[in-house]
Amino acid sequence: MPVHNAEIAAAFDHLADLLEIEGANPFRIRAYRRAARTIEDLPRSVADMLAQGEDLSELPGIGADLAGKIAELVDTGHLAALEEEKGRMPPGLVELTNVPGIGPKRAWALFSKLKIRSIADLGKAAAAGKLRGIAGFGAKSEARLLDELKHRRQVQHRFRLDVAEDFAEPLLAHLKRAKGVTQAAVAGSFRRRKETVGDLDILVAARADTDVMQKFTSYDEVDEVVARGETRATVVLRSELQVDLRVVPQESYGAALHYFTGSKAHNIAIRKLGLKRGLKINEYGVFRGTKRVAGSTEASVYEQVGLPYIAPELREDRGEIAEAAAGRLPRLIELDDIRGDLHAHTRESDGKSTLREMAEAAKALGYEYLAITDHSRHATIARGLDARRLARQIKAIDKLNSQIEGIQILKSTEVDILADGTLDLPDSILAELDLVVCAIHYKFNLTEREQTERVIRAMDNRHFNIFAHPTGRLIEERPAYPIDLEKILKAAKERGCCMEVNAHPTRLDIDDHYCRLAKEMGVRIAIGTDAHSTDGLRFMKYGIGQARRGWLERKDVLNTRPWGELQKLIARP
Ligand code: DGT
Ligand code: CA
Ligand code: CA
Repeated sequence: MPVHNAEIAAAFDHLADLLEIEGANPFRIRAYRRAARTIEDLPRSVADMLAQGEDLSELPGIGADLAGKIAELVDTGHLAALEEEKGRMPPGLVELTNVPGIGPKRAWALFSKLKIRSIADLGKAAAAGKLRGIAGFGAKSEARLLDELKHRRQVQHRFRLDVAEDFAEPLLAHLKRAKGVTQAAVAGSFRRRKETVGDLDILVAARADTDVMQKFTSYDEVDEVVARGETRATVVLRSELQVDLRVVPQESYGAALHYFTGSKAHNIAIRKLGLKRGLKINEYGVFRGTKRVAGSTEASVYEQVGLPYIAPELREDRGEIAEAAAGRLPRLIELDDIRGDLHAHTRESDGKSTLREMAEAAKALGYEYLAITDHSRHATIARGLDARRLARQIKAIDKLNSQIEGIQILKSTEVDILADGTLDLPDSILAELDLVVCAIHYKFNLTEREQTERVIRAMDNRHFNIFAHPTGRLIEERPAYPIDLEKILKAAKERGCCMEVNAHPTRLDIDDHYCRLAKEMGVRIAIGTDAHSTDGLRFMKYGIGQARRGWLERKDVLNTRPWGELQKLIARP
């Protein structure tokens, strides 16, 4: 049974939660959390790494002890240390700490003094006025808590796209091996390449004698079968990811794929167009009266309403139907259009691979160029380069370029934008580089106006080419810092600066909405993976997904161009 990175991270987080409630050593707790983040952000499965005999203790924040625990999880599917902690505590305690105002210490006090072991217990105790005098609760905080519990909607957890993909791919492969299956795909927000998905929607076309339903509900990662019928079922995986399955006959596959890909708003708009033409459109096909007129392919559905095929990433009812009707759909960028990566780190700062390894990996991907963008001096924890070290790296790149065929390494940096809007490296060294990528890595707490002005001041520096991960958000982890991106885009346009779509699946920054705005405003986009190892270069596809959701075409993106052309495009006026 394969153990996924996200499950290992969840086990460590869970263990950290329990230790925190118990009041254990904070260093130990932090070590588990740090390991969870490291594992979660790895571009490869640790199970594969172990199978290939790699030493996990070389990963940042993973020592021999944690490496052993990871191996234990991969080998047995269990973590003894976690089971032991769980045995000591009721499962509801972790849930309690998710209530605003209840930290680990309070949760522990509520449990040990009042035997509160769930949110339901907590509600009852608060209503009965029993919390007063416990762990700093007074009448006021008790009332606030009651209010909180009343308004508490079950906030639904969403899965990052790459994490969902990690679960979806083996499951889809498993279903394709079932008897009588002719086609299968993951539909829903996953197919529309949204940055996060609420659940997976899998669609299968199969003959009547198929055993795919059986194969689905007995999949070894299934924790609970929520519903099971002849043609549909819902399960929850061990990872807590919910999966819906629909099985349809081959002749309905296109209509069903269209229906389950969504978005709901797009579907409704298409159905309305159908109604105007006297057509009924549902997941079984397109019908005129009782006669099926289309439905085996998605294109046939669109054809019936007089439209060309619309790519899933556009199906958000954001004007794509009108554009399709007018024959003005964008010709969306594709992964194959990419000629190089414009954001990558080496061991010189906080990457894992050497300059040569990164170059070879980019070449193996068929790239023509790769920009090395190690951090600058101010990023001390990332071992950022000062002017002297960067000068040395420039020499090393020149040397490598003269030795290696078929790929050009571009001299660059990911230079910090300092608090006052100056860049962290002197102009004299920036002038030596092929391009300059700039980013904010600290002082997120400025006001929107201050942050925006800081960046615009940085853009006034004529060496500023690309603004990397412009909002600083980390998906499902950290919101964007306040910044006026419209103003930034306008300033970028005036100065000839470009914006990055950071392709790392934890970032996807700028997002689809701002991609579209950038395009409308005539600001060019660079898609960069922010790779911290050779494997990290593979994140490009997530950036492409986001760019496609933002209606970007090949011509809108810098790194679809040969270097000679790109160089002219980024030259400041
Ligand atoms: P998610 O899971 O929250 O990330 O988003 P989706 O888009 O995957 O939504 P989901 O899983 O609820 O439903 C999958 C697709 O099924 C959705 O994109 C469109 C279709 N669908 C669901 N409910 C309805 C509905 O009431 N009407 C129509 N026309 N389509 C629906
Ligand atoms: Ca879904
Ligand atoms: Ca669903």
